[in-house]
Amino acid sequence: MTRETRSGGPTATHCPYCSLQCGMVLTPGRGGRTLTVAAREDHPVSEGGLCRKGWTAAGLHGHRERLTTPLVRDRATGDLRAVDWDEALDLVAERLRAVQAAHGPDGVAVFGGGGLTNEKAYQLGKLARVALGTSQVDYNGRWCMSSAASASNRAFGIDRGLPFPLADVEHADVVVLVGSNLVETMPPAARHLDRCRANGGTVVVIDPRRTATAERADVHLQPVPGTDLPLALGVLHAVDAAGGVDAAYVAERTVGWEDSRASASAWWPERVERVSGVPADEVRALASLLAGAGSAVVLTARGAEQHAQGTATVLAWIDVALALGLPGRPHSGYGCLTGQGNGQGGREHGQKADQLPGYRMIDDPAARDHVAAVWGVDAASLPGPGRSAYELLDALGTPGGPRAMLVHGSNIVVSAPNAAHVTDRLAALDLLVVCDLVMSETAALADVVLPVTQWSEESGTTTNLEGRVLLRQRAVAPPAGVRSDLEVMAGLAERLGAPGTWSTDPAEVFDELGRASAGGRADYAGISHARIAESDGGVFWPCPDADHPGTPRLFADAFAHPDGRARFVAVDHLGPAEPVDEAFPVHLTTGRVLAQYQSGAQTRRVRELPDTGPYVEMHPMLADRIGAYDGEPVVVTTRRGELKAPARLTTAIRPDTVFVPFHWVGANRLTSDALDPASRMPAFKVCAAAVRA
Ligand SMILES: Nc1nc2c(c(=O)[nH]1)N[C@H]1C(S)=C(S)[C@@H](COP(=O)(O)OP(=O)(O)OC[C@H]3O[C@@H](n4cnc5c(=O)[nH]c(N)nc54)[C@H](O)[C@@H]3O)O[C@H]1N2
Ligand SMILES: Nc1nc2c(c(=O)[nH]1)N[C@H]1C(S)=C(S)[C@@H](COP(=O)(O)OP(=O)(O)OC[C@H]3O[C@@H](n4cnc5c(=O)[nH]c(N)nc54)[C@H](O)[C@@H]3O)O[C@H]1N2
Ligand code: SF4
Ligand SMILES: [Mo]
Repeated sequence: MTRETRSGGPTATHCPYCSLQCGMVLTPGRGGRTLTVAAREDHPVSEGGLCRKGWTAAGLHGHRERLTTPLVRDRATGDLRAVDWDEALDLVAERLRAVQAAHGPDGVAVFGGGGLTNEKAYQLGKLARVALGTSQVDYNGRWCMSSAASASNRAFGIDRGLPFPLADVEHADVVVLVGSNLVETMPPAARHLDRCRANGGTVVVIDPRRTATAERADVHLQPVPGTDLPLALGVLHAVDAAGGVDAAYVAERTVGWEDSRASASAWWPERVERVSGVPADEVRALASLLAGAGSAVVLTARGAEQHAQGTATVLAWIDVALALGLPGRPHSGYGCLTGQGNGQGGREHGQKADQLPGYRMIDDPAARDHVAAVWGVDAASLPGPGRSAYELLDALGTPGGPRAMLVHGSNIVVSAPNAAHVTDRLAALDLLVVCDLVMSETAALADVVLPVTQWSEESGTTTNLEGRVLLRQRAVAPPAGVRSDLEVMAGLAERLGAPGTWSTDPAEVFDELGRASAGGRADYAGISHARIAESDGGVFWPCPDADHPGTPRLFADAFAHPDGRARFVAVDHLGPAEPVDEAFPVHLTTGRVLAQYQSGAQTRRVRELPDTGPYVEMHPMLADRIGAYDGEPVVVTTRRGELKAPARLTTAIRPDTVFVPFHWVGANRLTSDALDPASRMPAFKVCAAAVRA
């Protein structure tokens, strides 16, 4: 079933949550009051699978906590009061103008999200550059895989999460997952790992915790958080020492090997063991497994990427893949498992501080000319690059920083690193406008809250982790009083007197996005809503024209650098941004659990999903040392703050490490604001902590 039926019958669409974008069918009942989720058996991405979050995604349909009217904070009482849309949008436009009159165009900031459809992400970047003329636009994708993006751009000249369909891993001899808990974060995708093993392949998981994913693998390496980089260099060292380097591939398809080889030469496996805690034998065993494999895939996720050296870590693993001759070979290569529903497309079409649509760069004169022509404005009027997400939030309300901000699709108060500080910065704004479905912790701080449609109530495209462009279709009418993000943006653009067109029809906006992306690295010019609806499982970019079949696999003949070759990049381990010491002797890492999504704004409100609150996962040895008991409260302290939460004892975690899920306020009051120098991604995955009973 791929066609939309407008008569209140079943509608084929995709899940609102993660980057797998499982296919689902929504069926409204009882005059639209209920909404039933079924899995799309025929969709190649999920083949009838959905995880617990997907099955319960309709839990927010008709939910009593849905926002259905614009709210404005009353200056006298400090309370939010209901107003009509015209009053809300007039007020926002008037106050944005006042801020810009006093502080210049960059006095207004825009913060987007990787959960927004391509249409919204595109329009948000355009709103910032054309209607507001501000350079200060960025999004939560910086929190998510941006280090893998910067590494892929450097190594391959292009950034598409997976340069091949995920199902390719089923035929690989070896699959290495570096910092991915796929079994809990994309459960239906775990079938590919199971099939790989059934086909005789070996699955390797690298994670400081023996996760559900590690349990389902053949090999589990358990490093100290933040040491994947020396581990990769150790594997490279041992591959080289064992004569496993594919010299012909290195000579024909790459440049820079000798420098990478030299930096790996300093990381013999015993030295790696001292830093990472992974026994030298296990490093050598992984190297010989990889060197002996006919095909192999290396995949990174947030465990490897969310570090102060995240880009260098991914580059080191790409170096391993290149030395083995994997990228571009069948059932082989390097890939990043993106995270949010539109984690891939959300970083291609211009809501990122340095980007224009089509993955064009905003400081490239030719890119500016092309996009300005599509937008009907003068290229000179477009601002230059702005601040990255954390740097933007850190500057709010400071001298020279933005005084007003529009937020679409992020719950910053829960998800940003060093969150107590960031919350202070939000409070220092003259105007905070939040568009959301529910009263998120961030919306609760806003001066104006605008209620928007959710995935089942609107159409739009997402680009999943494979670079596959998919169509979500409207299945039910939105609640009265709710508008789409596109309608909000059009309403503001009109009030701000913006030039150009501001369609509220997602199919039209997508066609404009296609023109803006034409000729860019992420070229969508040949894709349309109608084409995706008729396709067999979506269209892979690049797809430059309507007759082009799309591109499921990249790099078979050439990489995207002008000379067609991939780059080895020599990197070295600088050690953690915040080393453990006597006062803060434990590594704190953070991440996800199966039944909650991100900041939890949506899933914590779904009745069927367990809402446990934060907890502190720790080894019984550590618990013993501090006198903690399972289920009893412990206090985790870092240089930023403190969290009191129940201990959960498990032998699955390293005794020197604790893990806190970030779906509730708490974890990010502890995390540090160390940023990767290239991607500006925060180090969510390790900081120094103290734990007491
Ligand atoms: N259930 C659920 N699924 C989701 C999401 C969700 O919120 N909930 N969010 C989606 C999004 S946006 C994303 S980005 C993805 C993320 O998907 P994943 O990257 O799979 O999820 P995380 O739990 O953040 O991190 C994965 C693992 O990294 C490990 N880890 C921690 N530190 C290190 C380290 O230094 N090195 C290594 N090798 N591993 C380390 C953690 O123990 C954890 O098991 O999930 C997507 N899917
Ligand atoms: N400690 C720690 N912190 C982390 C991470 C970690 O591993 N550890 N992971 C990071 C990662 S990878 C990510 S992706 C971030 C994500 O963290 P957030 O940016 O907070 O992402 P969400 O919780 O998905 O927030 C989306 C918000 O937008 C709303 N929303 C949903 N759809 C729409 C829409 O179409 N339009 C509008 N206007 N609103 C919408 C939701 O209700 C919700 O309030 O968290 C990061 N923070
Ligand atoms: S795996 Fe991701 S896309 Fe699939 S049902 Fe679960 S949350 Fe939705
Ligand atoms: Mo993410």
